[in-house]
Amino acid sequence: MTAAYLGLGSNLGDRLAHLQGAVDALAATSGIGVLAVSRVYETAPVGGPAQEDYLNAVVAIDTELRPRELLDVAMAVEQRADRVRTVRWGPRTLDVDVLVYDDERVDEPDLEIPHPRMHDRAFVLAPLHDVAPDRVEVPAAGWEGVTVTPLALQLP
Ligand code: GSY
Repeated sequence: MTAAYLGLGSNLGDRLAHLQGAVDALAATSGIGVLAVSRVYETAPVGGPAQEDYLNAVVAIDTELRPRELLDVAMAVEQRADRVRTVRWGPRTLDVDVLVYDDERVDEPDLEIPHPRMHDRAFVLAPLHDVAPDRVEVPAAGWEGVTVTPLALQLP
């Protein structure tokens, strides 16, 4: 079994229901066990067009799935929430990002793990800190070996 962390975000429709639906769908997926769910944070949108505030959370899982299988599950969970991909970085019912997969690195056009922008996204770091305060490294060059804790403490 492998520990992994998934980021959830929603800023369209019933945001909390979308996050809860994602947790429930992940828990019901064969090969995934949900270990912990962070608090839910209401966050200002980062990037993209003007849009409503998000709710964000992070889910810690134990999984038998490989990273690409996990990506497939993440996309299927988004589809359950009627996710429509029209505007890049635009509003969405549900976003499910694979943030971290044990200590593995994946560098493919459609799948980068650890998530390449997680280290400077407060909406990822704050909930990640809830479920993994000590052990997760961030991926940016120069940040190797740094845990999430000091990064989260720098947040406004
Ligand atoms: O990357 C996830 C989608 N997303 C978010 C988000 O989840 N939260 C906030 N606060 N801003 C965002 N911008 C994008 S794109």
